[in-house]
Amino acid sequence: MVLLEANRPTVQLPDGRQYLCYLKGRLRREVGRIMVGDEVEFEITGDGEGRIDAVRPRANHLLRPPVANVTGIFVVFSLLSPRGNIELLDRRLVMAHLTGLAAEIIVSKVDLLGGEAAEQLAQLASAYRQIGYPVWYTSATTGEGLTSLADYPREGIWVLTGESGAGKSSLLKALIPDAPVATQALSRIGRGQQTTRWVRLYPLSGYWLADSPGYTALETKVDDRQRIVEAFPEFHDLPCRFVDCLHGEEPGCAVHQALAEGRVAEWRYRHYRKLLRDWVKSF
Ligand SMILES: Nc1nc2c(ncn2[C@@H]2O[C@H](COP(=O)(O)OP(=O)(O)OP(=O)(O)O)[C@@H](O)[C@H]2O)c(=O)[nH]1
Ligand SMILES: [Mg+2]
Ligand SMILES: [Zn+2]
Repeated sequence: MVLLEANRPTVQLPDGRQYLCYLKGRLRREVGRIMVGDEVEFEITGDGEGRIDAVRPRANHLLRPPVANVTGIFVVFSLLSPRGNIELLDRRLVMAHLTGLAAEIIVSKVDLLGGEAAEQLAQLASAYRQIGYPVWYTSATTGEGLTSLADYPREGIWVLTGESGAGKSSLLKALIPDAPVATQALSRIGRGQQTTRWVRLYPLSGYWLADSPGYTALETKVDDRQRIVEAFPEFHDLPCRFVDCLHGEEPGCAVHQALAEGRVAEWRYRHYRKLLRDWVKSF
């Protein structure tokens, strides 16, 4: 059974019935903190009540927000109001790859995008689709795109991520109308202050969805530079002279050729170089 909420431990059976649980004595000491997404063994002790006896080993977990056994992340990106940061988008995609998670891009607030913004959006979407990321256009306000997004086949646990104000909680609220989610007017979101503070899983068609606060910090360290190279699908299969080419100043680098011909997006390459500098130890 999967744990839907950790503060008031709640478990849901496949038939939809939910149980508010307490933890078996010593369990907290044995497993440390229980997390949303944990697979637990539990026993029904009363009407809508149960006891969690064990937590199964986790396949993976995110710390912010604390969610275990995650299948994938949605990177929610708003082109205008607020203007999203494409470097942060790329960092999230690389993080997902390094953690072994699937990733899809949700462009939010498309009701605000016309003219020039629409053109920029088309260019962005085509670049990311070409390298294998699904890109969804949505508006929580008009409801555009929500059905196609929600009904795409997925399984497991998916987490909405993205900058503060990008529209994650609004999307969740639009997808799952009875979810008790907090959203607030952009003007009231101060620095270092987020609307979303707690995490919970909500059922969608065949998978679970969790909201998360728009943390700006997204840092990690990697031992092996090749792991960053691998996180950029557009570099795969390019015939560089050296198999372990880092696509810097090496002679015979096919990425440079592809860049010059517009087959690799200039901003993606720039973000790649920056990530190598920031995330690889002693680079
Ligand atoms: N026009 C328009 N505004 C939207 C849309 N979705 C969200 N907003 C507005 O954008 C603001 C921020 O939305 P939230 O859903 O709270 O953003 P968030 O990503 O959850 O932000 P954090 O919880 O701080 O990380 C709110 O004022 C919403 O009303 C949309 O589809 N269209
Ligand atoms: Mg939120
Ligand atoms: Zn190369």
